[in-house]
Amino acid sequence: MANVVLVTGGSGLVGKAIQHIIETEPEGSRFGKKTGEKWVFAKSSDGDLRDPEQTRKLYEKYKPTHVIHLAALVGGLFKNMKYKLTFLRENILINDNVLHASHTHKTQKLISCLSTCVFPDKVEYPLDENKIHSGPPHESNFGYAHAKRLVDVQNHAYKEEFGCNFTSAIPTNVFGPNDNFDLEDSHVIPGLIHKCYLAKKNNTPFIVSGTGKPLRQFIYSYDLAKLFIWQLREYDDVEPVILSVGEDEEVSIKEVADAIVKAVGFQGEYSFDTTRADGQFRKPASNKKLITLMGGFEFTPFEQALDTTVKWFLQNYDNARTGKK
Ligand code: NAP
Ligand code: GFB
Repeated sequence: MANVVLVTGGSGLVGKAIQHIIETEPEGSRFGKKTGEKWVFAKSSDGDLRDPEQTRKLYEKYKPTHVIHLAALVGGLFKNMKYKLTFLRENILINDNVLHASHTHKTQKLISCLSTCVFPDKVEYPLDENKIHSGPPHESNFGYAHAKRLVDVQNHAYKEEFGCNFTSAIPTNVFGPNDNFDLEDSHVIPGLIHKCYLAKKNNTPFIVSGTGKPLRQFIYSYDLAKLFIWQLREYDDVEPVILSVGEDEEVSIKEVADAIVKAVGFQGEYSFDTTRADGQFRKPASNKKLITLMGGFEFTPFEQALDTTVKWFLQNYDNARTGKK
């Protein structure tokens, strides 16, 4: 029987990127589809994963042999700060239902998606896979962070009690086509692309939130997609893997804003609203484990990936997730 790979959250930024790679890489290649393999990219209307019954029905319908579990309530700093309990509860419900259904339906392999914000805020840098539980996460997103950390605990419990082949991936901040460009709820790159586009269009000031000093690592969604496919094919261990560019690729929010101003071609006034939160100052993650296991990986240069993302946004503005126009 051919493998059936179910991607929960298949209609989002990362899900669409995996779909793009699976549909464009040569069949049988390292990041391509295997002959006879069926891929299912599920969205919330295919089954609300907060509901155990709808989750069970989704598994009954597709009988996945493998699952890449991306579905989650996701948002940027400002949305996380506003809805800590909602992020905690909804993500705990979604994750518990997916892990339980993967167990009861004897799924051969499950990869869940965490985030580098799960790591402790106060810990020796760089962050690596052994430091997940060694202190509280940053207060700005502790709801989401604890829900994601719990998945690592659940994976170990399912493995010890039932021998399940459950593991997880820990991406850094992601960006690319099909992102959420909502002005308030989105992450920094899509949020600033949208704000800069409107400032250029309306000849108004471009305002970046915070001081511009925080540092972040950003991975292009299409690169991350290849790394998920690698983990699906070649990694069978319960311990998580950080999926990220190198820690030397950290950039400041000001550098990101400068690159967006250049990519959008904005020439107007550009300033920082320091009354708004900076959130966590930095969360530098080591990708040493990944690169050692993969034998190397060529990441897309940041400015090239940003250009592609801006072009996608300008060409798809009317259908993109922009929240309030
Ligand atoms: P996204 O673009 O917001 O997509 C979220 C996906 O989850 C959508 O397909 C959505 O379906 C689905 N979903 C949400 N609630 C659901 C529910 N109750 N039942 C079923 N499906 C539901 O998110 P993303 O940025 O691709 O994130 C994918 C994964 O990466 C998440 O686990 C996130 O925590 C993790 N992550 C993201 C980042 C980042 O910077 N974006 C960084 C690190 C980790 P609909 O389209 O139908 O709403
Ligand atoms: O991407 P972002 O929302 O997430 O914000 P975090 C990154 C930084 O960009 C913060 C600044 O220092 C913001 O102050 N920033 C400047 C902006 N302008 C903007 C803007 O217009 N929109 C946004 N959103 N930020 C999130 C976590 O933290 O990282 C999530 O809260 C998740 O749970 C995600 O883990 C990957 O990197 O600060």
